[in-house]
Amino acid sequence: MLATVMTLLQTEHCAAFKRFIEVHQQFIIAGHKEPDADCLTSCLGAAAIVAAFHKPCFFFSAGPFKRQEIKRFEYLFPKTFPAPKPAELAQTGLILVDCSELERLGDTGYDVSQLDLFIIDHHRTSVDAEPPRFTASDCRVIDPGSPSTTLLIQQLYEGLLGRPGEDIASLLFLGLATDTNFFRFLGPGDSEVFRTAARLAEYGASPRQIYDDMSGGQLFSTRKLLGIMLGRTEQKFNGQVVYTYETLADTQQWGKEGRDSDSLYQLLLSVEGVKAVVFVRQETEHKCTIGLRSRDALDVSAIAAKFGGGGHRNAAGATTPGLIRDVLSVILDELEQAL
Ligand SMILES: [Mn+2]
Repeated sequence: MLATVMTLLQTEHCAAFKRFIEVHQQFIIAGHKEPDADCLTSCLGAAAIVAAFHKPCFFFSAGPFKRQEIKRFEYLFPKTFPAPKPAELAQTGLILVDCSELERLGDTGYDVSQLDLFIIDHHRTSVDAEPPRFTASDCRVIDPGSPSTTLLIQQLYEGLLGRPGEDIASLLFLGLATDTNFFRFLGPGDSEVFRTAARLAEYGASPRQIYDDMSGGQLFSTRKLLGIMLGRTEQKFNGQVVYTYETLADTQQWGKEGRDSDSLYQLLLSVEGVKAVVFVRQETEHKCTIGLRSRDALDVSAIAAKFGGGGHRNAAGATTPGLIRDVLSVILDELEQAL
């Protein structure tokens, strides 16, 4: 599946997932490190499917649980990996959601490549990714046209079990809503997304309540740090690129709790004539994280990939060694070529 719009899952996708559940006795369900709501609610949705087959599953997330809307899930996701006993190895299935590379799990403290793997993901970069050693072709449900992993989970749920309850519907809606910035990233070809989301409202998910959960409850420090980031923003290439950065001193003053990159991107992407937004944060003395957002056809996932990162066409990121000014200058060079 390589379409740019969502492709409806076929019965063979559901059958493949069912078979994976049937041939294993227990499951580890995990998504990428630095999880977002799509990642975590996809784990919970996958677990609900597994539970219907009366088989145990264990969650794992390397964390950290930074975003306000995912804090309430943190207690469900241990940061240590339940290593299966040797006798259980062949009977344990790893269900990987919202990413396709085992490295994206973060530090599991355990060699997960020994486990049979089923991937459910919607990342563009995952299509080209080297298939993990134990992945058979029918152990992947990957649709880069799907704006969230929860939409894939929803289709698997509906296909295998029918109508989910209000609790699962609300979780899946939250994942979809966060990955689409409450549907604002969707285009005219995305009608199927709305049809699928409409069913979640039918099952009892409340868009109003979920928007409140997503957007409310921000700490005062997040507004103060946002002010600093905005004050520091510069334009480049006739205003086609805007960039800003967060220093170690900023983090010290306002804390990691003060971060609200989503609002920052939203405000900067709204600048007249802008095509890309660059945000670089000094994470440690020697390491930066890069956040990239773009409009329309400009593919920032290709740029993130050059730094060992990835993501989507219009939203991507990476972690790289270096200092802010050096990292910035390389990214700006890359962007100049891409423009
Ligand atoms: Mn996602």
